[in-house]
Amino acid sequence: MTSPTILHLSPGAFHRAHQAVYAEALIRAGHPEAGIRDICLFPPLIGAAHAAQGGVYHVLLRDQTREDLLRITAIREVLDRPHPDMLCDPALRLVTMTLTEKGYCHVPGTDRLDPAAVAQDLADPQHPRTALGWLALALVRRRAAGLPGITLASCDNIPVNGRLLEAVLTAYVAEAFPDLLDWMAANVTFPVSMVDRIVPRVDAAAAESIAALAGAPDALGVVAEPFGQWVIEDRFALPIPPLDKVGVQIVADVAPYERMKHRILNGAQTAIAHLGALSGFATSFDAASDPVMGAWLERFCAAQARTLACPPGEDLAAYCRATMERLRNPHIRHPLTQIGTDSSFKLGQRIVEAAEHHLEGPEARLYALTIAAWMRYNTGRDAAGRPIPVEDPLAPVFRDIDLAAGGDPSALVAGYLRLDLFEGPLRQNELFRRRLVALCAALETRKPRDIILASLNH
Ligand code: CS2
Repeated sequence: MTSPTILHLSPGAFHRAHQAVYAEALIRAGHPEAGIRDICLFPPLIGAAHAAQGGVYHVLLRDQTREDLLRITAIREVLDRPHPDMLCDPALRLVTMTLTEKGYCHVPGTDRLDPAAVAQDLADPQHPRTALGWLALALVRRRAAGLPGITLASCDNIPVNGRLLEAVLTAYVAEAFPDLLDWMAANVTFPVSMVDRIVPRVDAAAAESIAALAGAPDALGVVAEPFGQWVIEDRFALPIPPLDKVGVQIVADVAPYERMKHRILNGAQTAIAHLGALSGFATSFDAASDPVMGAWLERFCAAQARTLACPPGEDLAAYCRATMERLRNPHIRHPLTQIGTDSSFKLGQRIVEAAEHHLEGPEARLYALTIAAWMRYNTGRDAAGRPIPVEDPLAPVFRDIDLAAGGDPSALVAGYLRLDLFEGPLRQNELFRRRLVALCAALETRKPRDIILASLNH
């Protein structure tokens, strides 16, 4: 079999339903070199399951009109442990990765390396534990092997992900392997990429659907929506397999695509994650299909679109319509509390930046409600008093703010507005602050549905 040219670090369900599906399409289009070698850096380790299934798994793409079971063999092998020589295969052309936000070892909201997160690796760079430590060591070995540079492409849903990876890896290498810095700057590239496909956590119902269609249980099977997008910056150290032949958009500037996705699709998801969970909805489908919440969400998406420059080849109104359809896909039961996880990382690019365009305008109420709902969600109970799991690195900070406020909405809002996340015009705007206070108070005493209706009628 042709050697894989793509190496992926930290394969999760999203990778199996996104990058691997594009690679599969390319292989089927006559490019067997588009195979992938996966390397698990952290649990879950999927090597044994992959081998036991003969290297095959399934992706079930479903929506209102389609049900396609894809048989994926593009992941040629899975290694459960990284190796210092993992980049020394001369066939490699492209390294992709899905490390999640925490995997970049940065100070949240910045491109700065968090020294505490890499302290152990810096103390012993030959035996790393973090993705950065492994990449740095593997680049040292690649250079020593006399191989050319390589492309390291982050595929995490983080703004300007390639620049973040470049910044933190460079900062790490400057400490751990200063001799590598010049070679890395001249030979390694870090394209920015925007990746999109809604891939909820695989639950028992999803596993059963796949088993029924595939005829056997599939430990690596994933259910996802048919919609998919991958936009990647044209910044490659070596020629890569022609992913553009299977719909990957290779562009000079990913920023407008990324903003469109973060604000419209992800912004809508995050808005209903908090507002919907407070209202007692379980999934984004339940919330977006509700007539009141759905109407509110359509208006919110339109407001988000007005903060954007339209990316080449896109149509923002059509993108908003497609977003609503995607969220109303009855086969994709995306738990709101899954979307609400780590919201302190997500709120900036999804909500706050756009809110700054609307502080004085007619849609300010939509934004104030979205942000107030997040503050209220962080108290860990919904409007009916049922518990909501708050999974966020700032959860202890939220608890302190809540305790210090002692039930006073004005103090609660003041506590939240001091977070770095609100650095900028929003924090300075007195009218917006007053709206937040009024909505935080209202969310304590009135039904979220009535507040949503009232915000629509203004
Ligand atoms: C979701 C995303 O959990 C979340 O934060 O908003 O995972 C979203 O489903 C993807 O970005 C879609 O591409």
